[in-house]
Amino acid sequence: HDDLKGLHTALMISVNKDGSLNEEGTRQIVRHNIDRMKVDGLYVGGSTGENFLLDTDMKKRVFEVVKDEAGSEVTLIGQIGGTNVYEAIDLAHFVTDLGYDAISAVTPFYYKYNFEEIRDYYKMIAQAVDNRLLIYSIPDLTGVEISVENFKALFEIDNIVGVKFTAADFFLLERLRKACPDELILSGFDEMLLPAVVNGVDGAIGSTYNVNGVKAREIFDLARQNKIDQALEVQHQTNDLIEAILDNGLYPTIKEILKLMGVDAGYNRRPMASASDSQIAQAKAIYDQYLS
Ligand code: NGF
Repeated sequence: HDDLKGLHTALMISVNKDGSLNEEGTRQIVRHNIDRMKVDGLYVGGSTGENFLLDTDMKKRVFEVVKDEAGSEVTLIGQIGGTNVYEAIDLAHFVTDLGYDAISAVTPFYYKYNFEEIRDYYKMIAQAVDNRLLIYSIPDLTGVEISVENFKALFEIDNIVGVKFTAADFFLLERLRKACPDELILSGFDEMLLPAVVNGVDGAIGSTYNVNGVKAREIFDLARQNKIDQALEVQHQTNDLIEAILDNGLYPTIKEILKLMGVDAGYNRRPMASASDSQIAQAKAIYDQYLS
């Protein structure tokens, strides 16, 4: 699964003020990530893509527009999971037919499920389509924690090839890497890219790669060459940027920075608020200080 390794942007989408998809802006975000951020792949329909705010038709249109723009230039992973497993299966077919290289499914959330229910959800999706599946684990947002033993049980399901691991739990990451040396582990927190690489992840998926993909690549490459001091220096610079972005509001700020880079990143879809005037001004200050 070498094509799934490396750095993938958790793709933003561009939204019009009325909440509809800004297709041209979304195409620009795709092009920007491929041509200027030079990432290996795009993770489409994730948290950064405001996926859980979209109806099914809009999700499908995002998947279509991204594939149409990206073609086969980079690896495409379609995040199809959510609270409705039947929709997830429908979307899994949809992106597989479009030619996405893999699918990913967030752990089912909102209701509290036992592990058998979670495993059934993954079995239903994995058995429905002929495509590779990455578990999307993000306990901070879903409240769903998965143990090493349970990860191992999920990896036994045919078609499941790994996990997008978005957690700050490095003990769990280290245990998982040791227990499952052959599964793909893609780390999710951009501010912890260096320690994740040191722990042996195969790649990473992140929101800030939309604007900071080049520096992330430096960290990734330096760390893999064992140049840890140099990698840490770039991680320090990167985390000054990420801290400033988080302080100003994560997704609206990334959108405003994209606009300063000439990309029509649009608004956020309600109920997520778009950047206020003061956030826009601060985004400009962040861009000037760290990215221009
Ligand atoms: O945005 C979040 C929420 N996490 C992303 C990423 O793990 C989510 C991470 O890049 C993702 O890949 C997706 O869109 O599905 C952070 O935004 C970043 O490290 C700043 O904290 O946790």
